[in-house]
Amino acid sequence: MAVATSITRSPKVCIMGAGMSGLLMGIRLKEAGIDSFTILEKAASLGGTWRENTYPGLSCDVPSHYYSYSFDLNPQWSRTFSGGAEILEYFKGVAEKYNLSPHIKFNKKVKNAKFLNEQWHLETEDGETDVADILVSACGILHTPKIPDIAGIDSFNGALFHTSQWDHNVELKGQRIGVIGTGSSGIQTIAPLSNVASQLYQFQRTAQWIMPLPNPGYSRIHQQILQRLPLLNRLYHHGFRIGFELLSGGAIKKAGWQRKLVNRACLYNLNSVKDPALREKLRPNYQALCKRLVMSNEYYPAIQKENVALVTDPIDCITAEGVRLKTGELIELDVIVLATGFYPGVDKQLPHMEGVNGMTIEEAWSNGVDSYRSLALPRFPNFFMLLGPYCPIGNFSVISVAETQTDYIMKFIAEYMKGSFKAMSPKVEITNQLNDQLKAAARTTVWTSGCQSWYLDRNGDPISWPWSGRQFRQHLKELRLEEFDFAPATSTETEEPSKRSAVGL
Ligand code: N01
Repeated sequence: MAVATSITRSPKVCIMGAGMSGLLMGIRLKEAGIDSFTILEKAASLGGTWRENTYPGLSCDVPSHYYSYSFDLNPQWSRTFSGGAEILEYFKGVAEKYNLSPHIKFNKKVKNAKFLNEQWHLETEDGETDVADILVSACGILHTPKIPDIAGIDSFNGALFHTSQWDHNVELKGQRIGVIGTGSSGIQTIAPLSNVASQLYQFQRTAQWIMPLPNPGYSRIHQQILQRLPLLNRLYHHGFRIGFELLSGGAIKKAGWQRKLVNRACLYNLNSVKDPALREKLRPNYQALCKRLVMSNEYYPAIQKENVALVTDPIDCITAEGVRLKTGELIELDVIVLATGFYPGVDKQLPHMEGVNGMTIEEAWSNGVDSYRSLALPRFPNFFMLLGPYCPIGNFSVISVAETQTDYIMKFIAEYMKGSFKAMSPKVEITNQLNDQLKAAARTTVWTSGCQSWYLDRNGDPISWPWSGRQFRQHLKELRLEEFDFAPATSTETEEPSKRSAVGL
């Protein structure tokens, strides 16, 4: 994106995280001729979600031609829905192509971020300090594994690990394996595990609607055609985007043809289960799409195999030998896989942060997590969150979401460079108004139709964009500086919370 003329200064930008959105932010800055940025990555390599998750069966259920940067489409995708390793390679390739390595500092987890005198003062866990004019969180949404609070979990004698911390040293062939959880991760891993386990048990607390997902591979000829015809490749990208957004955006409304279509497809898929008793166990008692939709063509065939059992009796505890059910039955296991999900939300990933006058992020979100237009926060000047609260999540391409957000942030940076301001944050009253509208609309979506899911905050409100992808792009199309306040030129370190203005800074 081009940056405005009459540039007066270049900002120092710090990006937290070298996953999909952090790399994207770095590329946007480079495109604008800004080299004064650093990406602080907590781990030893890049890739975020696709670095952390390596479980058998991992793939992305958003079509690969859509789950790609729009400015660096990949004609070489091997399948419609590619596997995790291929996606990680794509991100590594893009990082190399845009020469991001000199900007990334690995093993630098930001511990503290404090806004003082119009700048962000950062401290990493290893004690290094840095200063930034603009701070961007690219820490992702689903990152912190949720280890379930099951009694005796530490007493198991075999191997036990979370899907996002897969222990590849553990032999699976011929083992008795238990998988706890039936979200996307738990469902995806069942088919490959069923091919190696002597006995596989899946522990289901809540049944899932599962949409059929054919996943044809692309032939060499197909890849070469897309390589030679970039316009066709672009058409593919937009075709998938339009189709996917039309389905996902429309299906979250409580009525509409998309909902009917998804319901019918899920029901059709469920009816492929031959044993009526198993079919009933697998039948959810809530509407499809209330939870994040799971998609798979392989799950129902796998769960019907002779060496696979679906366990629906509640878990009582984990013992040295395996999983004991509330019925008293002990299921003896060699390996337990926790497919129990993540603590969702950017708030779980952020460091300790202090904005204007010592306002902490915990205080800012004491009544629930929110944001200004999905990416900024009152009293936290020059701070942006990629994939922040109320951005479209779930069955959308988060790459497309992050592109919309980085375009917006670049407009803010362009104004900064022109010297329009030194530090600004969104106004409290505007943020509240926008969030009231979002919350009201989110309460009318299928997410509130009677299920528990990671979309909901502690108040039971969905923290996700309740409208279409097009409306989201429209929402962030223009930078509205009139919706921002200037940060004070100097800030005191602390201030009594009661003295904080309810309006502005
Ligand atoms: O996690 P989840 P996930 N005892 O939270 C169960 C993305 N993703 O890692 O439903 C027993 O969905 C819990 O039960 P319940 C995608 O956005 C994308 O699978 O709460 N069970 C549930 O069944 C997805 O939505 C891809 O009753 C317990 C499961 O664990 C998100 O990541 C691939 C339990 C958790 O399901 C998270 O998916 C994979 C307990 N104590 C993931 N605690 C793509 O393809 C929890 N559960 C893009």
